[in-house]
Amino acid sequence: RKGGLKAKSEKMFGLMDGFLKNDSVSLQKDILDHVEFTVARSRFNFDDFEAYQALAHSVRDRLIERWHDTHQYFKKKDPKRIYFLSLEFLMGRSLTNSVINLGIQDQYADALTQLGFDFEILAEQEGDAALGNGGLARFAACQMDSLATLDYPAWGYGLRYQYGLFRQIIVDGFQHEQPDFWLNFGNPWEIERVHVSYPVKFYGTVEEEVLNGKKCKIWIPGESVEAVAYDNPIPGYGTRNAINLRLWAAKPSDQYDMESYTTGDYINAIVNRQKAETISNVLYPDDRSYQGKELRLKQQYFFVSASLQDIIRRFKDLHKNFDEFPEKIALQINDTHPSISIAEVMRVLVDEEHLDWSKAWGIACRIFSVTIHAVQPEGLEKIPVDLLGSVLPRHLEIIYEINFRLMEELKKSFDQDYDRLSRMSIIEEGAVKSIRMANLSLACCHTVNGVSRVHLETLKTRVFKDFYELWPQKFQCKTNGVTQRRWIVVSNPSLCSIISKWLGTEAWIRNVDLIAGLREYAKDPDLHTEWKNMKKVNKMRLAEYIETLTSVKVSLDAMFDVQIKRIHEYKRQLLNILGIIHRYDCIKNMDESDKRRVVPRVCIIGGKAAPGYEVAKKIIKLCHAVADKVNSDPDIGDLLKVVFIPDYNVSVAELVIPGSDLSQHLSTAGHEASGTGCMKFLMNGCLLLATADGSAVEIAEEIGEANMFLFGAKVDEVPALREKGTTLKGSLQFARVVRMVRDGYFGFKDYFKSLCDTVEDGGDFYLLGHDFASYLEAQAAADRAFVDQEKWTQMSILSTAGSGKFSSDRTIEEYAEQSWGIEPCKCPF
Ligand code: GPU
Repeated sequence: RKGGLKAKSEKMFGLMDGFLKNDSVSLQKDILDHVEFTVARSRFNFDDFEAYQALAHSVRDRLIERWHDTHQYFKKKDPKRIYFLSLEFLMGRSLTNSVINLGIQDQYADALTQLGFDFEILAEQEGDAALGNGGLARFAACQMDSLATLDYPAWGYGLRYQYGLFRQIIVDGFQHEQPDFWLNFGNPWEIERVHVSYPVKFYGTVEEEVLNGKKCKIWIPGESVEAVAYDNPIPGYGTRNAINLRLWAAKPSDQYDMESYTTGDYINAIVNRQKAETISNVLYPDDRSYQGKELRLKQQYFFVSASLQDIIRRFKDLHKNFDEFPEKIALQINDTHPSISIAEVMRVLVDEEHLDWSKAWGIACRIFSVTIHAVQPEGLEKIPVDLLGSVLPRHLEIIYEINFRLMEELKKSFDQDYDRLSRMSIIEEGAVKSIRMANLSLACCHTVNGVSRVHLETLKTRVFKDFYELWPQKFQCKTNGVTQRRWIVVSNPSLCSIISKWLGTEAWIRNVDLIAGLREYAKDPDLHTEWKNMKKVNKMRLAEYIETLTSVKVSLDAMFDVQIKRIHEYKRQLLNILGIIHRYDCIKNMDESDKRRVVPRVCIIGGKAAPGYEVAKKIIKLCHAVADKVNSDPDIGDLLKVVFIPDYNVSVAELVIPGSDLSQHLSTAGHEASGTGCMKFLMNGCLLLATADGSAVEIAEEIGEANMFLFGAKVDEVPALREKGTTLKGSLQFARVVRMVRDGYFGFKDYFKSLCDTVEDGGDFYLLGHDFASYLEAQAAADRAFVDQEKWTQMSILSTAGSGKFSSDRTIEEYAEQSWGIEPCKCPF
């Protein structure tokens, strides 16, 4: 029989013509076949979008081929796997990244030219997959790229939202949100797995049962929803490995509400069935306030339960004994959003697999690790007990049991210290009794990761001080990183060629440490010429984009100064705008000879505000109000332009970052856990103007403080400054610019009043007033540096050369070794 199977598969392989061919002619043929048979257009008549679809499908075939081989190989080798659970993944576009990682970009470009198309134009047809909010979600995407490239046996698990992050449109300078119908035109990058589906249960009651003379609890759920898998292959670079990102979509379950059919209300039964789909309908657009919403909890449990069923099924295919579970499985939870998985693992092991509690807990404690992205205790997720008890009654009991045992253990160390016990308790008493998801994670996870050194310090000394004192060994620093594949190779091809040429190798794309080799040439005039040309070409592209979107014409000689990220008070876009107002005010008051010495600037700001975040929305409006005034002022001309780029997302970042000279990272020290945008700018040779916060501290160590513009209060100074309360009088310049806004110099006087209040005397929690003078000094230093273009270019080269540490490859290797205990498993070519 075995021989028969082998013969059969050999025959099939023969019929398949071996592996897919990647020469230009075969690619052309494949693309045309997809035009005809997948897109169902005539091969003599199709437009750019249809060409993109056909192209994407031919790339997809090649992805699937490697992805199959990788999974077969993983199955054969059965290594310990890492399962990465995240409620958000911000993948952006897939086409260019895929062909680059597959190593067939040139062949595709050539094939398309032969067909009369341009690869780059077709790539522009793709919409972003925006299943996430900001840094946390993009970091998850970068980690997937590194996991695949470094050949780790990894799986990503998440939710397939029908609507990703809202589209931002600007009407009269105000943000409006529009739904992101990203699946409307199909998604060639996913594979629907109708047969990979699991029921996920909710509500109901818990009952006691006697099994083999032992009392046990069983959950009698009240509702069941089906989770269907959609697989997204993630190709590694320079390897055959392609790993899987499995996203779950909610579908009505077959057993759903059969009652109604028999009672004859057929139409209503169908309508009700369809409601199951709402679970995976929409991504929550606010990345850090948790409002105790039922739907959010259901989303979390839905994807966790389906993922764990999938993981356990795969484990049981090859193993019988749960003692082997920790040898084969590492579960990483991305922030506390998936932490209900801890209770779910306990429920499965105890209620379904009938392990005793302490054995099950021992297993859970060996498989879970968590990364915390928040900085303040208030930013940590809490779930009201009543809500959890209604949606997941058995999980609530389990959490109570975990907490009871935690408290017993804590009493051994801390005896009567009730304050400490209540701070460490998983259950928060108070007006609304809640479950502290972070405390649940801390109680179970063997490793708690911070995302930069400063951040880990904050976790140890403030946020989780009590836990740190008890379990110092759990706390680890894993400074974030970003993938150089997307952030240089895909988005800045000219820079990519320059680096490869000067290093004499492309090896840095897999081993980014080599990029430090550029330091040697930081003063080389030939490199300077190439570097400046590269920057100019990228600036031209960005200038065209700006003009198309906003009708503002910008000069390429100006310094392109960029702040792009989510709009948050702590990220201080307001500081940036007040700085712009100051610059405007100065230029207005200059005579012509002084004006000639001004370094022209294009100030670019982009980012989304959470729909319910009023202050953030006012900041966006203020940016537009200032832009309107400045850009139309004939006294100013090209000396200053202000641009707000609407609908900032991953693909906009890919365009903007390579075209910027200076980038701003202005968080009040101690508030940005890490920041990853700064790393992308750094790689692209944009100089950083930043506070000593998050990863900027480590960037300064790598490239030297002299190569960036640091300013503002330090992390350890902030609490005292807050205590003291800064006053507007502390900085006359600050008082003046705030007054201009308050007095209606930019219009909308009443609307901006409350925004001004946030930084006035006594308020100013984020210390804009205190940091303003130092901010202006840093800005002046940037101006001076820009005048000396040789010096600037040298600093720019040194920034790229010093960016090696901030590759997600380094981050992932640290996770693999220090948290997960996994080894690479490389599929042979
Ligand atoms: N981050 Br908490 C988010 O994007 N969303 C969140 O809800 C929380 C954190 C960010 C941090 O603000 C940023 O500093 C960090 O670089 C990023 O996560 C990835 O760790």
